[in-house]
Amino acid sequence: MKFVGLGLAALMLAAASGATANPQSKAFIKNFDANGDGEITMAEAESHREQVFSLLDRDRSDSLSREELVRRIRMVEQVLSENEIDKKASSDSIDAMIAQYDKDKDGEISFAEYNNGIKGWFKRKDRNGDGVISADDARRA
Ligand SMILES: [Ca+2]
Ligand SMILES: [Ca+2]
Ligand SMILES: [Ca+2]
Repeated sequence: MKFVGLGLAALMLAAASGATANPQSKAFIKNFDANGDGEITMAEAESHREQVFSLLDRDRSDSLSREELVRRIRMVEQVLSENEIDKKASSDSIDAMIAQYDKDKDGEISFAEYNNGIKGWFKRKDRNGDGVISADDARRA
């Protein structure tokens, strides 16, 4: 359930990386940490998120439909099955995630909506507000 609790942004980010077994581990930071200094800057998160979005948006509509999200999350679940992810909960939570991020209520998450989600995620993660997610920030999230 911890994984689900991280929210859609983190889930999307993890999805593109083939997912890590433990999102709170150092491996989680490694996914985004382009320069390998053990911390995630906003710039690193941003460059990562563009890759993730294009990966998720299979029909290139610049918008993520429920089907696109479900398909990708299924793949993540397979990777994470050893980590005892609650499959039903994560599947159900897709609707909740879309509701949270889909500001214009068209049933899809546009790139702009997705960007806002990532920014919110970054802010929540970056506990001390220094613009960098350190290993310590990631652990506490
Ligand atoms: Ca870094
Ligand atoms: Ca799409
Ligand atoms: Ca939308």
